[in-house]
Amino acid sequence: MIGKAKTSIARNMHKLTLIYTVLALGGCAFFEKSLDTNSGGDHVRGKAKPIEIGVTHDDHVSAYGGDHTDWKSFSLPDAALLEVHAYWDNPSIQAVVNVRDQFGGRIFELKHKQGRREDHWTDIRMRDGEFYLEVVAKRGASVYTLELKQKGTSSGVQSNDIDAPE
Ligand SMILES: [Ca+2]
Repeated sequence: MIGKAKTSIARNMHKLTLIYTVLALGGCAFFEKSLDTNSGGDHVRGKAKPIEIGVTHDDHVSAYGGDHTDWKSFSLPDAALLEVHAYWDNPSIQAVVNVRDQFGGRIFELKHKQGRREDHWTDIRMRDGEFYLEVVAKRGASVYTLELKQKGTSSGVQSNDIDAPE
């Protein structure tokens, strides 16, 4: 009798563990989808990952996989013409890259041309300061590479135009 009772308790415990495991896994999947926690930790502006001008930066976005938005930060010491280059492993993704100011206000909306592996947005007129790039997947998913380039600085332009005495 006692032996049977023990076995039955053990069996029930096993069932309970299984149920909790399923609930826990299901719960995680739900929260990951709803809260962007697959983003790699940069799904909000306060956690933006810094990008250096001229250095490529790889990441991933997915419209439905809990990785809807990535935030990147960069700074420009001088006013400049900015270039944003994006390379997509999945060219059919629907995505935009928003250039935002230090308060999160949108300055430019750079739309990915669907079907193209590369987007090159050039001659983006920027003042100096701290800025953000917000990469948003609207449909689909892709690994991507971002590269920022800066064409000239206000001081660089001046030294070309003005012959400095000395
Ligand atoms: Ca990501």
